[in-house]
Amino acid sequence: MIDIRSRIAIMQTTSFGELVMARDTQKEILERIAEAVVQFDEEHVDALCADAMEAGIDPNDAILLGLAQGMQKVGELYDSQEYGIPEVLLCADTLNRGMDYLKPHVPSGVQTQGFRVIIGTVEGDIHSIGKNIVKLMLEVGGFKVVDLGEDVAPAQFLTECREGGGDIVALSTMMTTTLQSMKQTIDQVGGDFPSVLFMAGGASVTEETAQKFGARGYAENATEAVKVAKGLMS
Ligand code: B12
Repeated sequence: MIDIRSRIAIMQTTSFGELVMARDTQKEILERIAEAVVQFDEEHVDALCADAMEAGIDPNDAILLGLAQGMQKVGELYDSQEYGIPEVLLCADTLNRGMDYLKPHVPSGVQTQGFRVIIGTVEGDIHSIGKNIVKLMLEVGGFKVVDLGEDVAPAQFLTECREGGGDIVALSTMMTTTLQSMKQTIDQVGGDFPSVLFMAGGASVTEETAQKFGARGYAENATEAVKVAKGLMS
């Protein structure tokens, strides 16, 4: 079996079937990145991400179709109890290492007229992976993003709006038990800052719930989140 570097070298010197081969190679690399996350192969994820960059894969695709895709699979393994919390944490470490490698390769977006997004996972919820991907994609999309982290109380969002100002407050939650925190945050921040627009997302949030809570934007994934944020600001 020809290794990836050799295949890339072949691709660079031949023209016949070049496009098909490039596409196959890219698909294979993305699958291997996803698999590295699933197998918590922290040792090799950097090299795979380097292969991706060398093969001309868009760094955004490497994040979403490689690393995040792997984490979705991890979610399924956790749900079916094949993986427990220790394995999931190792997978998350692998994803984060890949993100660290890819971040400098992501072209920094032209600021979307300086629009400012305050993002955080709501109070009571410590899940960070999806929120961090949305944050990165919004930055790539040209937004200035202030990340308040996880388990963020409504008062912290209020302080940030007061001191730094915000056009959009983007809230993430993965758990049904913390949906109420999301609603409270929207109620409290929206009460004091009526011009702020809210976006809501995370596995436990549906478009219907987001609307019911008063969020103007909802997105199922990070790519959509950027489109929605741009739509809100236009
Ligand atoms: C990883 C994980 C963890 C890790 C978190 C590590 C970390 N640093 O984030 C650890 C092991 C710490 C963990 C802990 C817990 N977890 Co957990 N965890 C998961 C798991 C396996 C994957 C989540 C994930 O990262 N997915 C991958 C990312 C890429 O996807 P995503 O988060 O959905 O993000 C995308 C979109 O949702 C969207 N998005 C996300 N945020 C936002 C925000 C906006 C504004 C927008 C527009 C879009 C958007 O874009 C993202 C990128 O495309 C899920 C299972 C699953 N099937 O999802 C359970 C899960 C979320 N966990 C669950 C639970 C219950 C817990 C614990 C309570 C377990 C426990 N008994 O201790 C604790 C939480 C404690 C707390 N107080 O928060 C439940 C929640 C159940 C529920 N419905 O309420 C789940 C669903 C597992 C299950 N089936 O029971 N967990």
